Amino acid sequence: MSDTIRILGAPTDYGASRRGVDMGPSAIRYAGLAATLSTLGVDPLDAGDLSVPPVEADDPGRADAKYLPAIESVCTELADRVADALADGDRPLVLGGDHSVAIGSVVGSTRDADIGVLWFDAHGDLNTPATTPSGNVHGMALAALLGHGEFASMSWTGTGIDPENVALVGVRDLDPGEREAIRDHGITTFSISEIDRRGVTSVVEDALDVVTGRDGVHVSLDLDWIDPTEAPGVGTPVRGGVTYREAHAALERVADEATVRSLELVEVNPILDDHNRTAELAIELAASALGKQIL
Ligand code: EXY
Ligand code: MN
Ligand code: MN
Ligand code: MN
Repeated sequence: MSDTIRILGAPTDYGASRRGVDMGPSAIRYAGLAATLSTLGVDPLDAGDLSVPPVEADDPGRADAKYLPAIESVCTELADRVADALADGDRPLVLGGDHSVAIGSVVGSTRDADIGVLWFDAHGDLNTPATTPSGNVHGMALAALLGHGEFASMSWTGTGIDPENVALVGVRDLDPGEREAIRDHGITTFSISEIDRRGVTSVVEDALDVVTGRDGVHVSLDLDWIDPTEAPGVGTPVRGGVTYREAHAALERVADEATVRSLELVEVNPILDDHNRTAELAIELAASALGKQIL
């Protein structure tokens, strides 16, 4: 794999029922993504944004999976763009956009490989249309990738990802249907309480045991994993997240122990942000995940 990081913007908030995370890619670029990546000695290749029609031009359609056709078209294109980057030897860095973009990123990353998925999030993203309390597909992204419920019959979400190779880290806001999915499908899940008890480094090392050992790891970083006092600019903030240093410590362990095959930064919402600091944090954390050293 070359040292080229191919930046792919996915400016969509179809999955978050229009709350402003479609401006995430611009906010992250504006915060200096390319300059930061250059300091790591990797050359950033910005491939621009997917073309996403404005949400207002569309109607939500079914209430239990809003904007699903539009999300399918975004994710299908994104999967191809991610797979193309990997085929060219570049490492894809996807800029969300709401977390439904992960359905494209992971499908693309696992197309010709056997990968693990490390999912940092306050939420489980394990609802299906049958269990969702909101109809927002960003709360179903991981369930879609694992083929739960109705997603089993949707070819565009199919990955062949084995639940054994998935780890959820930092959850603190799960719906009943998600708890059931975790139990029924045996998904390795480390809650924020486990981080409180054991410390983030020990938890992340266990999560890495689950996801490494194949053709690399897809890291899906939902910025709402971090406490809203550090990351206020997210689509669905939940109090009681990890601290600034815990987030860096986690991703430094990832860089030390895993081959990061693909990475995505999602749910950055500049409207709710405070002087773009969430986008700045997203960039810093990407640098840690890509091996930035302090010494
Ligand atoms: N569990 C809630 C739902 O399904 O509507 C909230 C989901 C928020 C999802 C964000 C992206 O992580
Ligand atoms: Mn999420
Ligand atoms: Mn595969
Ligand atoms: Mn989340």
